[in-house]
Amino acid sequence: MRFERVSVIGLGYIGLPTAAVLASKGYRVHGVDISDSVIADVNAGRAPLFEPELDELVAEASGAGRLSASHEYTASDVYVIAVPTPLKAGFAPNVDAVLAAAEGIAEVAPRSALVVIESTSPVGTTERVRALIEQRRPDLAGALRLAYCPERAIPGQTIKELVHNDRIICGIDGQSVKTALAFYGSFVKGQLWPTDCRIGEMVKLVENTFRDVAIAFANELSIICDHMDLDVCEVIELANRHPRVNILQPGVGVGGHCIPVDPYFIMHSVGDLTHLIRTAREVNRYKPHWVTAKVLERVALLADTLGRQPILACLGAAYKPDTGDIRESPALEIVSNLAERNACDLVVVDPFVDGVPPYRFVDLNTAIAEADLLVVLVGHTAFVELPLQKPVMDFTCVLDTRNQ
Ligand code: SAJ
Repeated sequence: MRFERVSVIGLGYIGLPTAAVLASKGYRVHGVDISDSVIADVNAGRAPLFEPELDELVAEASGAGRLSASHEYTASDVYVIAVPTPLKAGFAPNVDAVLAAAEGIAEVAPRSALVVIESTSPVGTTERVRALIEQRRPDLAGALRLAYCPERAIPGQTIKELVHNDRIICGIDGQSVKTALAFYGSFVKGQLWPTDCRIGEMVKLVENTFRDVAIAFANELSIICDHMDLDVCEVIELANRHPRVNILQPGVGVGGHCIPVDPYFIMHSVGDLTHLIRTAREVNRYKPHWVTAKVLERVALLADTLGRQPILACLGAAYKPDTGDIRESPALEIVSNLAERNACDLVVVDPFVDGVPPYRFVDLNTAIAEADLLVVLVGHTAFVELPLQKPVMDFTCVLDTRNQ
């Protein structure tokens, strides 16, 4: 099996790093995207999104003529589909972009091509894609090599995890598994685990749903401890000294494009059978509202003491620590809720985010100087050493408030 040309459909948070890594391994990579600006950036050797090491890899690959991008599908040995699968109305999975990619591939794919879906997909999607491609290309029936190999890389460490994480390799038949194992074996250093597509589709959903449920436990614990006037950070830290307990960190909610989305793919498939998964989603979606209410309580007290509207600094806008990614950010949801209530003057600090209109972004020192109350919404490392002379509400366990 020889693979030389690889097409990556979707040059986003996973597709572009994958394309760049493949190009660095010597493949000739063609990226297909619907965005003019993404195509222009990649062809100019620039990464349109921030991810450590990505800029350098894209510049190098494009400079060496191994990475190009356009709107058009071209003949390739391998097609990697890495397009978004968001939610549509009623929290139903939207796989339109995967199906559109499959149609585009069917137009041009050579008979020997391997097609891989990396996008998180509801159970049954790979079979749907097989039916669609074979309907468009009856000559591929029986010959099509089609696999589901979901990405597992965490934003912030995508390049490293793309190469080093174990992967599941799920084919529609034995030949597809074998071909996909050969392809992923050429650039992945983690172990490859072959299985069938329906199992693989469920495994990916289960991974992110597990994390959502685990975070919901930590978030609920923080609400309970607050009610009981206990420091949840200390409770978790000490409970985790037990060899079989590993509680995650509470935060202000669950953001990003994966964990708050994927549980709905399972819920949508089985409806009333989900109780724990559904409740975990409710807990995590409720958390930003709970935080907003806690902050507003404190703001009202401060307003009474000061005899004016307090100045409030929200520390953090990103969806998680030490990234500038604001997709589905619960911190921003809280900023927006607070701004709507108009009970305080708001400033926002985030060393990773340039700004989000209409909010007033300032640097950390200005915020510390100006604000009457500091509220930590994201556990960025930059906030760890915060001077605690001003009143602080920390929802992230980033500050050691016990030793102040
Ligand atoms: N969070 C907490 N407490 C924690 C851990 C996370 O509140 O202890 C919050 C974060 O602040 C953030 C959200 O959860 O708002 C999600 O962050 P994350 O770091 O847990 O995960 P993502 O969304 O950045 O990436 C996840 C990863 N999945 C798992 O860890 C099972 C990644 O490996 C997947 O590849 C990615 O989803 C994806 O694309 O599916």
